[in-house]
Amino acid sequence: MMTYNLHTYFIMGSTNANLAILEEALQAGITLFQLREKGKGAKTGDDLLQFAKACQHLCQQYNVPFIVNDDVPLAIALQADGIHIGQDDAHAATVRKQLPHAILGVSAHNKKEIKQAVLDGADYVGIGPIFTTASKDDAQQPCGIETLQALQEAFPRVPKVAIGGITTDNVQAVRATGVNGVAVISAISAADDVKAAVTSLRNM
Ligand code: TZP
Ligand code: MG
Repeated sequence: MMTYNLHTYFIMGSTNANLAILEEALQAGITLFQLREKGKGAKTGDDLLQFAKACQHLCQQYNVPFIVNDDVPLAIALQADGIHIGQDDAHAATVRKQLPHAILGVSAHNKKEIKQAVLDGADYVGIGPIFTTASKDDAQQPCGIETLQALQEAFPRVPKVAIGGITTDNVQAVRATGVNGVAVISAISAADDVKAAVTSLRNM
């Protein structure tokens, strides 16, 4: 498995952002990248394959692991560095078998889901949404910092990334819980100044 760092994790698809934004984010020092191609106008088929390859190529240039959301066949076709799945996606233990050497991330919302993800072979868990988010249609209710803190204390050694509504205004409170990193879509993809946004998220 490729070494990876959850610290400043950027997630996007062609409906939130584009290759120029990804390259700027890579230049500014994101530590991990996930291609999450969702929503109205999402690419499929060969368009998706070409876009995914372009994202992967950029990530390789900056030595940042390239993770695919949900799409196991795409992750296999591209030999992606990792795969991230939610509770409603393929079973984590099955994905672990299909991609034995990939970084495996699993979204989890409570102690039970974290325990199961670890048993299934997850390398890290994604916890969220922490705050209200406009970037995920089927997001659960925000869990808040206190729940994040409690999950961190319950499983201090399980690598965790917090997600959902994280911005330069609240990232310090999220990092103070001791989680390994923060994952964002809009704080980077919709920033007026992508470089400044990444730099702030990284340094806070
Ligand atoms: N999973 C939980 S919240 C979320 C995902 C994919 C969306 C995060 O987007 P943003 O814009 O950083 O709130
Ligand atoms: Mg999913």
